Amino acid sequence: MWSLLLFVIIGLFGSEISVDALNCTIRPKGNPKFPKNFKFGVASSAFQIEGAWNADGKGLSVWEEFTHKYPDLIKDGSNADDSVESYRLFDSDLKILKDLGVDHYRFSIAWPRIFPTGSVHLRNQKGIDYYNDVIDKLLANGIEPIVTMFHWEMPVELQKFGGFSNSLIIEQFLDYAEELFKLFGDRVKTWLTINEPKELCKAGYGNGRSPPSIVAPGVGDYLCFTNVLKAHGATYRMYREKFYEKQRGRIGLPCNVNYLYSKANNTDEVAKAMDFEFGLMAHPVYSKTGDFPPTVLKDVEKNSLAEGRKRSRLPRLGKYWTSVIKGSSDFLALNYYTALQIEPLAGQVNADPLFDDKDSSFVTSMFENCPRAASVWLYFVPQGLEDLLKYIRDKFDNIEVKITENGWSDAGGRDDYMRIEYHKNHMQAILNAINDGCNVTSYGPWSLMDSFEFTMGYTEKFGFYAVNMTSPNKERTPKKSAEYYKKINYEKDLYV
Ligand code: PNW
Repeated sequence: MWSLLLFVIIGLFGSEISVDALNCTIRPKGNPKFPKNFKFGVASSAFQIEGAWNADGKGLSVWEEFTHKYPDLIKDGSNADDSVESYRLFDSDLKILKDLGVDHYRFSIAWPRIFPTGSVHLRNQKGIDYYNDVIDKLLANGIEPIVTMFHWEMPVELQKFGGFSNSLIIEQFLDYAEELFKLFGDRVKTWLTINEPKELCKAGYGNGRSPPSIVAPGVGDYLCFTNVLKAHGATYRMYREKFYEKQRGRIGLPCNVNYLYSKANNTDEVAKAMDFEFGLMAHPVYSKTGDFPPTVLKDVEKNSLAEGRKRSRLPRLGKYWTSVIKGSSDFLALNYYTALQIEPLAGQVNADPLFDDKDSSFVTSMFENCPRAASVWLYFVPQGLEDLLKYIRDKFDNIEVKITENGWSDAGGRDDYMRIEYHKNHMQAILNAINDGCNVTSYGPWSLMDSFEFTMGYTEKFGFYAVNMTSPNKERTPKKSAEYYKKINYEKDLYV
């Protein structure tokens, strides 16, 4: 408690000197100003904010099915049926977006809201009208829409066929994406395809903690990765072929990455562990050679054969798909929250049958010397972002990076000084990286307002704005962090 207080006080009155004292905050290096064309925004996702779960002809996603069937698996037994009602109250969202002064707003489209069964032959005009309205109003107010096509809302009808464990999803997704380009591509110029392949595939198809609740670590997750990458790559090629000339938009794959530090300070360990943590998503898309990282392919094959299997649990993408997927992004969309420490698994027996990182042969631990958020997995380690950006600079030819998520959870309240510290330190990390030659062009933290946090229900708050959940119009009110972030948006300078 005292260290937290001390941390906040030091942070508020002089972050320059606090760095080494606590070893968690970050030391400013170089030019304190963001480049002129650097953009600031904020992010959300459809399921988490829209509510109106069955209004106006909307179909169901696996998340509605899951929260209805298993309320006991949601921390507070809640669901997102109404949530903060952005479907009904988008004008209130627009008001706070304007108030915040952001350059862009990242939101997602709920697939079953516009195609209730997932298949594009049945469309729901009212859902389409809603997103048209959102896009038009954002643009009319000078806010650029950044649109995520899929933030985990697999239509139930498509999950019946296996969702991302069936390669049929590739053409279903391609059809869906093509309709999105036709419907909204005249105005949307920045697209994100499939949110966080690692979280989607590990939680949904590996350890089974999220829908579709498939428990198949080391098999289902790899199958999912493969289909996600193919759907993403095919979408990119289709856009380039059919839409780019007219629409001139850009496409990225949003990857969630924890930066990893070796307890033994061993750079080979970091290189290998990062291949599992990040390379599984990024190497096929952003490397010069494509396909999964060679280390990962080799280790998974070795383990698979040792288990007596006939072939690897992680097949190569092969020549055709490697060429489709390689280079299939115009920028790297990065979701960064925290860093972890690693040490070799060697000699340790992992008793947990759901342990899903057995192929990587490392165990991870948290930076427990640093402050923790309300989320058990989220520690305050901004240095990890600077180091991750440098890793990307060196590994992936200094590709342009857009930070599409970064955020801090607490239990609620307006005086959210730790959230201010978190964002301030992470923006400093980005500045340090830019001063060191990294090509970062935007920052879009999580999240505009408190919303439904999946299995954590409404117990963890990430918002710049609080929402009055008991009032009929669910008023949004700024927290201290909103006032802080607003200043940054207007001044584009960390030291105002
Ligand atoms: C993100 N982890 O996912 C999601 O994209 C958001 O929708 C979500 O609200 C946000 O995190 C906050 O939870 C993550 O365990 C899920 O490291 C899990 C992790 C990181 C990000």
